[in-house]
Amino acid sequence: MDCLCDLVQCLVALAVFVLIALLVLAHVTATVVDLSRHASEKRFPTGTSGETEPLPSLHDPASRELSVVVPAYNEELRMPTMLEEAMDYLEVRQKRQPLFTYEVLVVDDGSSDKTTQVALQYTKKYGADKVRVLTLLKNRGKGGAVRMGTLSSRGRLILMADADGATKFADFEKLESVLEDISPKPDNMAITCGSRAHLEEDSVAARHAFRTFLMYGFHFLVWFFCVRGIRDTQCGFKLFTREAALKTFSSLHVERWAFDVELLYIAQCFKIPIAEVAVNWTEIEGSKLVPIWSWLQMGRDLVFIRLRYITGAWRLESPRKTD
Ligand SMILES: Nc1nc2c(ncn2[C@@H]2O[C@H](COP(=O)(O)OP(=O)(O)O)[C@@H](O)[C@H]2O)c(=O)[nH]1
Ligand SMILES: [Mg+2]
Repeated sequence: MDCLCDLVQCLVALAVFVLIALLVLAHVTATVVDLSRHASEKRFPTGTSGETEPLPSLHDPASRELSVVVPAYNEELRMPTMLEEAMDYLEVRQKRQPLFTYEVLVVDDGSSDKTTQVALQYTKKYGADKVRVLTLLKNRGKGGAVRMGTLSSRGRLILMADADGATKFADFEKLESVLEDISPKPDNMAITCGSRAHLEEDSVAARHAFRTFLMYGFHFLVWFFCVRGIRDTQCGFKLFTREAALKTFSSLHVERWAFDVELLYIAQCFKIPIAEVAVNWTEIEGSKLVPIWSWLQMGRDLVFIRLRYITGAWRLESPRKTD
């Protein structure tokens, strides 16, 4: 019996030690948000001739109905299919509803291939009012790229959509109609997340047991540390009202894969309504998520998000204008 008590005491002491060590580590390694931009990152090309114009700010009033922010890192091959599908939908919708104005903002996240040049072909075809390309000089990670695009967008609604076109673009309408239902007036704060949760059973059947184990492990960490009540935090198809985007992206710290989780954590702290909407989703080859390494990075980021808010290393910020 004594022996058992000693063992329990040892385990408790070890757990407390690990928790304190993690808190200290999370606190001292906390990064600060860097919203500064190189001069060239404040402008977008108006065509292929080299002329540029300054990008607008999320702090300005909306002047388009929808902004589509496309983070793109070395996407010269996958992006054309996505952009064709998106532009077809958006153009048809605008013909049907002339008041539906839109822009697509491709954020080249420091690619080493021809992502920018490929995107600029669409600027040439549709004009710089409809397709803009923001080229980041250094790779920031998907979260950093989405944030830069969002901070420079004009839409009343802001959709983030992956460059691989994994989600059927027309499903935007489903997200849009739910968003209108859940956003209370006059705050207009709401987020709808595309969700692949309905596909989980099939994917479990098709996948290796180890990947399924990692998936459930990830879900548990998300639930335990950060976000409750949302089954798929990671789908790259999310719709924000302009107000909700300003409120959440102003506090965002994580620039890599776990940024969606921090965004939703922030939204839940601010009590912003969030809904999940099932979307049509196809696995597209060429994922940039490096197995094991990205998963480990994501797991660490997830745990650290909550710990950093607990220690006060990170705080919920009020929207502030940056250059
Ligand atoms: N891997 C990676 N993707 C990025 C980065 N920045 C932006 N992205 C974009 O994030 C989106 C999702 O990437 P993908 O490789 O399809 O990830 P997955 O769908 O989660 O497997 C794509 O549009 C990428 O181009 C980055 O630094 N690394
Ligand atoms: Mg993908």
